Amino acid sequence: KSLLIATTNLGKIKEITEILKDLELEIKSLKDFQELKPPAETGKTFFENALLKARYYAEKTGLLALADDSGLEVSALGGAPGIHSARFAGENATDEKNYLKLLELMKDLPDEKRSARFVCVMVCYHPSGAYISTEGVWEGKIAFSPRGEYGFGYDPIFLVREFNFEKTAAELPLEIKNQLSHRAKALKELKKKLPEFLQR
Ligand code: ITT
Repeated sequence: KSLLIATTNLGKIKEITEILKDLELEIKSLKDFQELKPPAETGKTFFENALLKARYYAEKTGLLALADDSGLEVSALGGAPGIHSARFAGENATDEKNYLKLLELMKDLPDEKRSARFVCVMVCYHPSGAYISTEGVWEGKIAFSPRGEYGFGYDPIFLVREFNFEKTAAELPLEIKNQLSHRAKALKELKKKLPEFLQR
């Protein structure tokens, strides 16, 4: 049996592949399906977007497909950038442009107004139409300037609660981030549900 990691984001692929490596499934990536262009993310929630991506790739490939929709929610900004995290600074935004835009928006907010959390919703979709879904949350704070070289996305400005807000997620090697992150939590739950789902 195979499982398609249905994401175009290289940072996600690395983290997910590492966490799922002990599963008895052949892990495939979208590298094997480069002709497929990603679906428009028209959902209003992480769940809707994860479901539409997982369904799209499962139907196009005939494989069991795992999609991740995730983002950063800043309390003082009413949950923004949220589902718009990937394109916060516009259509051709890079990770760096996105987090610099967020830092600029938050430059006058004091420490106690900088709470944030990462959210990840995973959907694992079988071409028959059945699916399972899980969610993970990672609490933290937004730094005043970027630090660290690991990870991707907003990691350089996300201060990790488990390290007393003294380290950013980009200062944590993959194996440490993968014990704490929103994605790690969602995947841990998914791994619990998977055996029964695959038996059906
Ligand atoms: P796919 O849809 O192909 O999976 P994407 O990058 O477009 O790739 P999303 O729409 O789910 O995926 O956007 C997620 C964005 O949220 C991502 O680009 C980052 O900016 C941010 N993000 C999610 N998880 C993150 C993490 O662990 N660390 C840092 N930023 C993260």
